Formats: sequence, C-alpha cells, structure tokens
Amino acid sequence: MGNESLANLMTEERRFAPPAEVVADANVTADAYTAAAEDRLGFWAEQARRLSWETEPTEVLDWSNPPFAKWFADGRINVAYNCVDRHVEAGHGDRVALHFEGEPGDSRSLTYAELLREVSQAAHALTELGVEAGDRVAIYMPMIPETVVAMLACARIGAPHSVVFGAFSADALATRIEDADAKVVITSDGGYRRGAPSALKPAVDEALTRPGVAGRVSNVLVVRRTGQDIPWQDGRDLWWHEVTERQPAEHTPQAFDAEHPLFILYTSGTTGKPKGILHTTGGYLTQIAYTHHAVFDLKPETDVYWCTADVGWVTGHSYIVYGPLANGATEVLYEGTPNTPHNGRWWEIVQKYGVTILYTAPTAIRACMKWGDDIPAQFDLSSLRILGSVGEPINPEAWIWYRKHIGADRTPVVDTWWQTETGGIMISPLPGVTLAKPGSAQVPLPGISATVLDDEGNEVPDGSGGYLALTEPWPSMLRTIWGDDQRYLDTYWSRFPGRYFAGDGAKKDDDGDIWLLGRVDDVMLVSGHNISTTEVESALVSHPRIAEAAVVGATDPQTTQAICAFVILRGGADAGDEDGALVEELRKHVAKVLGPIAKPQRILPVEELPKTRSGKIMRRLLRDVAEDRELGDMTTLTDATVMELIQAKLPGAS
Ligand code: 6R9
Repeated sequence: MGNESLANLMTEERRFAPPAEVVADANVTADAYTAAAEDRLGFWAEQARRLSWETEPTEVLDWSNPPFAKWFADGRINVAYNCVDRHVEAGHGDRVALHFEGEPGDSRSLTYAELLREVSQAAHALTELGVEAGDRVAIYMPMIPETVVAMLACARIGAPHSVVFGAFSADALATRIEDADAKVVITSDGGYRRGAPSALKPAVDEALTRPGVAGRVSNVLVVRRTGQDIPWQDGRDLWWHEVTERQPAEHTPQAFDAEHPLFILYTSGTTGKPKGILHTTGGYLTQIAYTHHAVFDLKPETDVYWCTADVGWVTGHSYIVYGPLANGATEVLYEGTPNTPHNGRWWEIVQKYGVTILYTAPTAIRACMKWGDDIPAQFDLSSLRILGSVGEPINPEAWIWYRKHIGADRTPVVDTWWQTETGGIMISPLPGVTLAKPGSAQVPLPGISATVLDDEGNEVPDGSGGYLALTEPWPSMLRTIWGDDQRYLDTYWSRFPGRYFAGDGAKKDDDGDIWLLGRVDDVMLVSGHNISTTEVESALVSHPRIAEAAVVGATDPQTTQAICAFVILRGGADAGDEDGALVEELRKHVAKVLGPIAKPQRILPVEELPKTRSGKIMRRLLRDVAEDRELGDMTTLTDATVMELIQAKLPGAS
C-alpha cells in the first residue's frame, strides 16, 4: 500500500458530533487521553483499581523479556468474584445480570444473587470431577445461561476454559480438545437454531473417538436444553443439573496470580493448525472492564446492554461474559438467529427489554439493510443510546444506515477494532468525546499505542496507507500461543521487530484517524496499484441497489490481479439484472467513487455470501471461485450450500 494516487480515494466528509446528553454524563472525557499519554503505566495501574484484588499489585508491567509480558504480576485476584460476588456484596444481588431469550421464545432472567448460586454450585461440581487449578476444560455450548455459568465456574477455580463454537464440526472440536489437552468437556444435548433443535452432544462423542483425543477426557457434563435424544456413555457422561443441583450454594473463591491462565481461544490461521491464543487474569480483566466502561459508556444502574455475538468468539468472551459482568451490567443473552421466526426478531428483543446499548457486527447490519427499513420501523427502539460495531470494517453506508434506522439519527456509533489476540478493544471512538466519521475506527483508546507502518517499518505520514501495528504492550494482550512460543514470536513480532503486527492493512487519513482496510491478504495488486477489498466493497455498498458486497483479486495475466465482486442486490430475487445494465452501472459507480483503476472487471449478483460464524466473509473461497479452482477447506463456514449456489451462478455452470 502507501500508493499516493489511491491513498485518498475513500473520502468521507460526513461528521457526527456526540449528542449533548451523552457528553454531559460521559464516563470518560478527553482528559483520559492526556492522562494516559503522560503516564501510560500509571493510567493502567489506576484502571486496575476498578477491580477487587485479594492482593493489590505493586508492579504494573514487566517487559524485561519482550514480547512475553507480565502485567500486575504480584497481584492476586479471582475473576469470578469480580464478575459476580462483589456485586452481591455491594447490595446489587437483586439486579438482573442476564435476561436470557431463547430462540423458541422461552425466557428467563437471572439476578446476580442467582448467578452467584449457579456459579458456586458449578465450581463445586467441577472440583468434584477432579478439575484442579491449571486443568483445561473445553466448553461446546449454545448461547444459554449455563454457558456463562460454566465459564465463570472455570475461572473461579482457576481452570482455563477453551470455548469452541457450537457450530464447529467434530473434527474442529477434536483438534482443539487435543491441543489444549482438556480434561472435561461441558456441552448440551443441543440448542435451537433457525426454528429447530440442533444437536451438539453427538459431535462431542465423535470428537472423543478421534486418535489423539480418545481416552483423555474423563467426563462430559451435559446441559439439558432441547430434551432431544442423544447418545450416552455411562460413567463418562453426566447431566449438568444432576451434578450441580446437589452441590452447596456457597463457594469460597480462591485468588490466583494475575498471570494465571484464564482461557485459551482458538483462532484459525490462514495456514496451518489453529492458534490457541492464551489470555491471563489480571491484565485481561482490567482492560476488558475499562474498555467496556469507556467505549459503551455503561451506567450499570440504568443501562440494558446487549452484545449479539456468540460466546464462542472473543467478542462473546470479553463483551458478553467478562466485561459487562465485571462492571455489574444488566444484559441480554439471545440464543438464536436475527431472523427467526421473523426478520424483526432482534428489534422485538430491543423493545421487550428496553435495550440501551447494542453491540453487533457489520454483517448483521448489512443483512438488516437488505431486509428493508420498514422492519426496524415497526418496533420501539427509542431506548437505544449507544450502538457498537465489531468484526470487520463497517462500510460508511452501513454505518449511516445503522445510526439512522436503529439509532434514530441520534445515537453515537462506535466502530471498535480489536482481535482475539488483543483480548479487548484497542481502536475506537469514545461516544462522549469523538467527532465520529462513518467507516473509521479512528483513534487508539487511552493507554493504547497503535500506528500504521510502511514496508520498512517506518510510520507512514497522515494521508497514507500501510500495516496496522501496536507499538506498546497492553494489559489484555495475548501472552503466547498455547504450547508454541516460537509461533507467537514468528506470527506477531518478527515482521516489525519490537512492535506487534496485527495482519491488517490500514491507512491514516489527513486528520491522522485510522481506517482499517481488511486483512493484509485482502489487499489486491492491480496494474501496480494496491487496492483494498474493503474500499471497493464500501463503494459498491454506497450504491442504492447493493446490500452487500465481497471483493477478491483473481490472478490476471494482464493486470496481476483483476477485481472480481460478488454482490447481493437489495430487494432480493426479483431485483435481478437480466440484461447486464445494472452490472455496467455498478462498474461505473465504483470508477466514479474510487477512480477507474478500482473498477471491477467482473461483478456477479449472488443470493448469499460465504461467511464464518463470526460473520467474516470468507474471501479465500470466493478467490477459489474467481480463479476457477477447487474449493478449499469449508469447515468454518456457516452454511456450505452457499458455495454451490454461487458456483451455479457462474457463466458456464450447467
Ligand atoms: C474482535 C474480532 C480480528 C480481525 C481483525 C480485523 C477484523 C475486527 C474490526 C475489524 C475493521 C473493525 N476486525 N474488528 N476490521 N474494523 N472494527 O473480530 O476478533 O475474530 O480475532 O478477528 O477482525 O481484520 O484483525 P477476531
């Protein structure tokens, strides 16, 4: 990147000032940036005091053996105590922690006092099964309260959890159980998805027969959610309710060292086996609690917070479980999909619980745009006051739509950039401070140092592009890749020595604000120009007929790569383009917005795009299609049939 002629193609002039009522009562003001810039470690030491430590830390950062960080190393703390007990002790036992909404419409609210009882009993149950501090527990569950309880119970007894997405296959589960060497698996009979019970337990049984896994797991704890028939292995399998209900309701939490492992979460690399990202205790909880407080402006007494992510994703770990609960929030936990049984299900939930803060992903926002403005308009969304986005770059048009149709043209939208590896939010506007720019994550949070580097590792000037890098350690950073320190060094710290390489393309605009341009692999080289897939996608989405777009570079003898776009038209099936006039108009539109060099060579209207469960478009598969290759690994895809549909659309397909 860093190409002059293209550096400023995406010019976004719209600006949104924070609303007066948010400014007046904001949790964090502009002073935080100054304080953190003057004394970064002092700033984080102060944030650590949001937590209740059994032994207060006297050290902040030990960076004597970089890049292996230790934060608050002489402090001792229990994470579950901080997320549950202390709120009950402070007199908030009757406050609702979780409003659970099942997909079939069943619901259940758990107060902090009830959560404390369930977590305590589950902690006793794990101990009874022989789980000790340091032992790993795999969790393979739907989005139900017991999942949160299981994670907190593990944290309470110092047993690192490894949560595996409920939609992952038996093979993916087996690899993760094996790599983490998990002793116990917690699962459920199934969960509800798209209007039907979907089984989980059989995948666990299958995973446990795989070589390398067989014989390692001593027990499988099974939550009864759907009541469907499941295979059962006596002696190994136990019903969660039977084991937990007979346990004492009280459990004394034990403090652990700040650097005690809290969890492992696997993130798929582009090549090779998945990486087990290791997070530890004190620094992680400090940054997660602070960022949740600062970015969402949470007022625990009055807000109702809802993060729509799955707990199997880092967003669920940090901003469904640890952040909101450490801050004593009341939150919604929803089991199902946004369009079951109807396209307005999410908005119905916002209305039902009076949700004030909503945190979701661009992919979901674009799906809602496609379903039509009239859907959210049927519900009372006036309780909303802050909207958040995470997971992918949010196209400016999707940002505007989100603010207008969900946020009544009034709420701040915070576009939060971070990764499984960073543990918590790193780059984001602050809702009561930042003059917002649609499409840009803008500025590193107080206490965070990020910049954009060129190929040689020099900081690029404003108005240029390059690679996103983090230039100082941060409290919730990954500590290593589980069992593979060398891979940790190679993947993140060797590209730019001394600085963390995020693997994302980025640019700084003329104000110095940061724009994320997608993974480095998602940058195309067209006739000597670097063009980001994100920018072309945003240009396409800014056309009124386009709901969603995925762009890839296909090998081309003339231009190195040719831009190939897959688009979903607004208005669905009858919005077809039989004569090709629309495609031509779209190509011209991109040329007008971004310049002729960015004009896609091919544009294919499709019904769906291939996505991972966390909503990221799998461009790798689309590249396979565009280059006429056999499709690569599809195990992390939400729905493998979309690839058949896309291939059927190709010219020449029978
Ligand atoms: C939290 C999460 C990390 C990758 C990251 C980047 C992309 C996440 C983004 C964003 C642009 C944002 N990403 N948030 N890109 N703007 N606000 O998503 O973690 O699943 O590990 O993915 O997601 O490419 O490198 P993870």
